[in-house]
Amino acid sequence: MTLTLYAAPGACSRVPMMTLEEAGADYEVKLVRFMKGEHKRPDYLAMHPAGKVPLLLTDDGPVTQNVAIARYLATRFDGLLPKATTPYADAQITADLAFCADTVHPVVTRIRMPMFMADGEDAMASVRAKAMDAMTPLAQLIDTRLGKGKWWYGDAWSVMDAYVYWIWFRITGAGFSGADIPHWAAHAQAMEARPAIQRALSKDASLQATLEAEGLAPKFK
Ligand SMILES: N[C@@H](CCC(=O)N[C@@H](CS)C(=O)NCC(=O)O)C(=O)O
Repeated sequence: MTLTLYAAPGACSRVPMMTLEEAGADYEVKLVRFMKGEHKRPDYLAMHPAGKVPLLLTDDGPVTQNVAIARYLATRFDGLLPKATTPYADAQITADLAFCADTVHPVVTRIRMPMFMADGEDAMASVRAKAMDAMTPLAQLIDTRLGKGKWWYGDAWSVMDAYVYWIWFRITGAGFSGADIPHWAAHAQAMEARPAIQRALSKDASLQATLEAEGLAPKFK
């Protein structure tokens, strides 16, 4: 199976990168240079019409959207998501992944990229402040869930752990306090102790180093 992950450092392509490392998959990473608009070029749009990362190129064709990539990889590799034995259990797994992708990620984007939502310093500060407020109950929800076991699904690590860890990294890196979400903080530490996660973080860091060497690293935090 040939797998190529199109990724940008720090972006949500880290979720499949961590997943592929955890799976022990053989895959190639292709850096997408946002500042050069590589994700909006016709060849890329032919694979991912929305022009985003991540994109996973497979022998079956391109797979887009974190939810779909997670579910696709979980059919190819063991140990990435629980095996649902009923349609209801299957729907719950989709709901968990969609919670990250559709409910939490848009709030992360408003915290990290208010310049995509508003013009001018005051308007951007307002978008960011409102998104920080919106993140608080979501963070409590995630913290409560992670207080029930070591991982999202209890004893078994899954893609959901990669997803919430990426969210943790994005929000705490933007100043969201971890003080009131101790279970999530402990989860982040447990993630960072995993060799596969360390390999993924180091691959992501080398993408960042390439962008910096090329003068293409974003100036904003
Ligand atoms: N729902 C999409 C979200 C993808 C997304 O928003 N990716 C961001 C990076 S985290 C991106 O490519 N941004 C570049 C842009 O919008 O120009 C998914 O799960 O794959």
